[in-house]
Amino acid sequence: MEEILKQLSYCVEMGKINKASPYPPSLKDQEGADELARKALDAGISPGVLLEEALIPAMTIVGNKFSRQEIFVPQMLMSAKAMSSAMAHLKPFFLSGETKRKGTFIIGTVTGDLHDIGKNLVAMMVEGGGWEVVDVGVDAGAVKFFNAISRHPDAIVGLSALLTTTMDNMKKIVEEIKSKDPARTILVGGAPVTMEFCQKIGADFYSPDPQGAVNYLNKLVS
Ligand code: B1M
Repeated sequence: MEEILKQLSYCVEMGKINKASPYPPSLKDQEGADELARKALDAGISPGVLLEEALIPAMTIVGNKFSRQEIFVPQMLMSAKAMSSAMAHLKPFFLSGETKRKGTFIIGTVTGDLHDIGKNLVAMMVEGGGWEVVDVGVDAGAVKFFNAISRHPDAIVGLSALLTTTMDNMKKIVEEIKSKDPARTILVGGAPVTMEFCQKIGADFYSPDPQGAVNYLNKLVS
């Protein structure tokens, strides 16, 4: 089992999506993140272990390599694609929970920010926790959130930001929503976001991970 996790992690790190993918040439004709994630689940490895012990650590390695300029945006993008191909196999597990909806959660990555892996994970876990999820995508400004709110007036809003430069956009969106709709509950998250930042910008809650978001939402309706 450890071997599969190691291989899977390596494929995400190297950006090897699936067997058919020619990239990277060193892994040509070998299984990729797609096949290995399926294999791992079929071997009885839990989706949580797969995520925590293979996929997320691989992306951390990728981030560190990028910081050291050992890899560049195209390689980082291949890793993201490999990660997404593995995550597609996890989705049914996260969604298999409850069917009755507890409420609606609108989620998006803020203006100027294209990172969606973390947001998608939060969306999957929240949906699996019994909530209807409305995903407004990436590079989402206040208008996109207001449009979704008008269709789902009781919804709780979640904002994700992965760049220190887009945290300011998160602040602007929170301010805009709160100025027009002070009672709207807003949850924020993403690697550079902290509880202190959350309080400073007037959001209601910060969670460092998807489970914290699920727990917070569930508390609101319990
Ligand atoms: Co980008 N990137 N990236 N990137 N990228 C980071 C974030 C970076 C830390 C890498 C580095 O330098 N070490 C760095 C940011 C530095 C900073 O601002 N301090 C960075 C940079 C600089 C950039 C570009 C500017 C690079 C360039 O063009 N020169 C550029 C910006 C593009 C843009 O957005 N406008 C860029 C581009 C990209 C790719 C497109 C190539 C790709 C994204 C593909 C995609 O998402 N579809 C990418 C990737 C893959 C990364 C890293 C390597 C991985 C991100 C990731 O998916 N992590 C990342 C380094 C790293 O994080 N180690 C990096 C895995 C994911 C599960 O974790 O997203 O943190 P995360 O989500 C977590 C939690 O944060 C939390 O739950 C999730 C699960 O635990 N969470 C929430 C997230 N949202 C939440 C919301 C909540 C609650 C919890 O409630 C609402």
